[in-house]
Amino acid sequence: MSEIRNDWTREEIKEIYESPFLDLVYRAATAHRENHDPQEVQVCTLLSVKTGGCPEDCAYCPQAARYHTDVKVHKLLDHDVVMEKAVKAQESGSTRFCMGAAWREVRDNKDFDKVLDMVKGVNSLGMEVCCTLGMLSEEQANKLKEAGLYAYNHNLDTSEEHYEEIITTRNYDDRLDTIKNVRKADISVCSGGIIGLGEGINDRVGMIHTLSTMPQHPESVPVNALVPVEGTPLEDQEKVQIWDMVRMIATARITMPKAMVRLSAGRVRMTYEEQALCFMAGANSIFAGDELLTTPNPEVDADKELFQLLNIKPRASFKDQKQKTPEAVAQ
Ligand code: SAM
Ligand code: DTB
Ligand code: SF4
Repeated sequence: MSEIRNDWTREEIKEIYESPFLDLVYRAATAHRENHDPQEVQVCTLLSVKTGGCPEDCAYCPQAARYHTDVKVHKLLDHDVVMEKAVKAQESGSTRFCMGAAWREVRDNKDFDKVLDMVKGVNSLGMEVCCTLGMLSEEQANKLKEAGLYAYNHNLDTSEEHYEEIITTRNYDDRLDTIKNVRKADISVCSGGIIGLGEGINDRVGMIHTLSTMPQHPESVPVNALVPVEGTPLEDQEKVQIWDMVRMIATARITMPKAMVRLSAGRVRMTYEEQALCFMAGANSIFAGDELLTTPNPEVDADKELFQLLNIKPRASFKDQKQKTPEAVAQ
């Protein structure tokens, strides 16, 4: 049984990432089987509750106000609209509902109160509620926790060294501080990144190093392939090769064996066979629904077919909590 380690070195991670492809997949699949049911994949749904007009300059993002993209900007959605979408997501088999807002950070205003209400509402459906709203203070994280938030997504996106090539309006420490605030509030941490931003192998290794040496690994690690969007500085980036995606997933799986590794953005350009390889290499979660936040995602029926072909069953909600002893849950 592979142990949980928080003392990985960059050299070790690089060696894993660069190991012969089939050895890498075999090792990752072994770690996966030791820690998870390999027939089970978590199905999550995303909803952009506030779209576009973001003051940040993330070079990949269609929602940054400064780039001219086709994104349909809208202010914060109403509670009822969000609840309707959450119910639909649940009916189509999702167990986690993630609400995203194109904010640099959360502000203590009416919109935040509205989001807290949405969190309460979705939680009452019995779904795992996740939010991704930008930077958070400790107090704001506590308020979200009280409202019933299960997880918070805040990606590192790339290595600390490459970060300023991609985003200049905030720094890596800002990201790490928010993750710490989420952890302190006892909210499950979802943090990963994007490949295909023009980064090198050392940047991919660096990002996994930062995640896997946190005192507690994130419970969820999304691996996104860049979805290049017209109008953003990264619109002409080359398509991410499946080999790189699999290497990244496998390396995350080996270094953080208990985490849910999420095959996130980019599935729309992958074949069933390629996605199957990602599951083999340790991915055990996807976003379902024909839209991610603003870009296309595979059709629900296509995902149903894929699950049938691979005999995959969707994971129940709150499984981590249910597996804990009553004493651990009470803590
Ligand atoms: N504004 C908040 C933030 O940046 O944390 C939350 C929303 S933001 C859109 C959530 C994540 O989506 C980003 O951290 C990034 O990893 C991912 N993302 C955004 N645009 C993407 C793209 N074009 N391709 C792949 N991933 C993308
Ligand atoms: C994550 O890592 N990927 C999701 C979720 N967390 C919020 C977002 C992907 C967004 C892709 C671009 C878009 O649809 O706007
Ligand atoms: Fe804004 Fe988030 Fe997009 Fe960056 S990734 S521009 S912070 S919405």
